[in-house]
Amino acid sequence: KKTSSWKKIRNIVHWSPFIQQFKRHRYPWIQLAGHQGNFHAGDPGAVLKKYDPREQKAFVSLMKDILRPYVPEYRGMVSKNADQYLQLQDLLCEFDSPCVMDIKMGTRTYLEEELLKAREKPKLRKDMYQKMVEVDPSAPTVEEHKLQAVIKPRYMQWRDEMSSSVDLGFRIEGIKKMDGASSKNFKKTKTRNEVKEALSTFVSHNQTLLGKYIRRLKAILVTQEESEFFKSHELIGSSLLFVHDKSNNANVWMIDFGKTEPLPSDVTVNHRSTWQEGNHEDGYLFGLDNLLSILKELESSSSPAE
Ligand code: I3P
Repeated sequence: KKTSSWKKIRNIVHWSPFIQQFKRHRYPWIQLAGHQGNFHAGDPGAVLKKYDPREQKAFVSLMKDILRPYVPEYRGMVSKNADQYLQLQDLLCEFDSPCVMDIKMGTRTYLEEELLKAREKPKLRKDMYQKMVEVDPSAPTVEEHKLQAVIKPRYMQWRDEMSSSVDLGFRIEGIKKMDGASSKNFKKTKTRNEVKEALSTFVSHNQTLLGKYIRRLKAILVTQEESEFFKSHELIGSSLLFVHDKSNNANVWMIDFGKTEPLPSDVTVNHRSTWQEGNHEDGYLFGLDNLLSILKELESSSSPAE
């Protein structure tokens, strides 16, 4: 008992940057991905996310696009302690002790622009070397071992290959379950079966939840296929946030647009083709097709909720 309540506290401390309040209920807000320290409590029902010019531009466009119902509402800019923030709808506030999963979409997680920059001015990253060695001590080259450092695109490409990003077009970044247990330990969750297993644990084999998630994802997909925003942008490092609770409320939103870039005017993408440098393909829909196919398989093999 003692151990499990300690574990709970540790998890809450680790996963929650602040306590949020909404309609007289207080709850630890959950951050599964992204940089620590980027979020703060906002107005009731809202969170503040550190200002990023690219992300703000994306939100302004998204608020005028048919994708608006599928992204957190953007409520303008706010200054706090000399820093600028985007005020965004808190997607967790209507849920009771929610389970949350962050899935990063696409076959790559770095912008083409980052590759060009790294080529011009390679910057050695010791922290990324460390993260690499923690997962696989044999991953760095002899040269990288000597330097005890890697350049960022090298790390990002290795991460994408090591996980399911390259093969399936998405990867699980983090899951927080209802009891507070959480995991970010998906760096090596790569094969279709491994991913399927993790997804099935997240939904506890519950057919009702799966049905709701699938319906919502299909609506997202058909809207993306029609959206002017989606047609004209390269979406890198953007996630789908899954949230459900014990009353079987369930929803999914598109989040994180810090690396969502307008395409050059002479480039079109279909979000399904293979990426080659210069074509700007992100593999977002390739990933969503695969994700839907796995969830449908799980739905047909699971049982209705009691
Ligand atoms: C991080 C992850 C982030 C990336 C960050 C990486 O790796 O790929 O997406 O931030 O780069 O360290 P990991 O998930 O393995 O911890 P950006 O998407 O903003 O580039 P950073 O350390 O340069 O912020």
